[in-house]
Amino acid sequence: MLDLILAHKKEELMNYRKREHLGLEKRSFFQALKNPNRITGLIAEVKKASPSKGIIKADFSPETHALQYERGRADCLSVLTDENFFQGRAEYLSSVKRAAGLPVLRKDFIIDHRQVEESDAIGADAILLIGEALDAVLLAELHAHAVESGMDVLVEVHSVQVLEGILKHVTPKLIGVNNRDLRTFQTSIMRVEEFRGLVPEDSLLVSESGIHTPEDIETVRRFGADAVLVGEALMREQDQEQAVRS
Ligand code: IGP
Repeated sequence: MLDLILAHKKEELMNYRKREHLGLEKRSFFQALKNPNRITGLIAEVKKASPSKGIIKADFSPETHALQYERGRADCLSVLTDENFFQGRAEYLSSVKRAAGLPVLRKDFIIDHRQVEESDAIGADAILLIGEALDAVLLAELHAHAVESGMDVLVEVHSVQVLEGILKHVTPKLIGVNNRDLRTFQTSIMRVEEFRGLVPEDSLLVSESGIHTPEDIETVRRFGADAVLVGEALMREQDQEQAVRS
């Protein structure tokens, strides 16, 4: 699956059109997670669909979801902008940024410097870089580019080996362990444990995907996660504010 998504991204980039810089202010994603509202930081994701689950939320309204997450006191927001596989849009990110006051992560498959520039233009406070999708040297360059543009970077990995390779080139302040294997879609929330020892002292460890209950959050916290990223479980709730609050 990941290979298919990356091949499609490369194709999309052939028709890349530069977007106007919206001039939206930057908010510190890292600081929000460093000083979370609860023991474990929460990144709440605005996600309409996924390749493994299909449509997750039929009456999808990015601004409404973002506002409910904010009222429930999430620390940060994440917005899927990939169109082809996740039914996202770059515009969703900009409208979420305008609607809510929280820092916003752009969730997409970033493989090229033009996408970093675009993320800045549309108002992203942070971008995702996926270790399994990028050569470590390119990842470090894209990371530097994002930081120079005033954005934070969440470096996501699925395997310990990939993280080890990356740490030779860059020290990310935010390291995400994707509990879901983007190649097979298998998910196990225990994965975070293997990573804790590798994470640099001043960096935060985020456990991503497949987290459904407060007990799941407690489990990954015990295994060393500083924060969690939750999409589907929150998107399926009727009362999203209450779901985030509990
Ligand atoms: C959220 P979930 O299982 O709570 O909906 O997962 C998030 O981790 C997932 O959307 C995700 C993702 C990604 C999506 C993690 N890494 C990379 C697209 C690209």
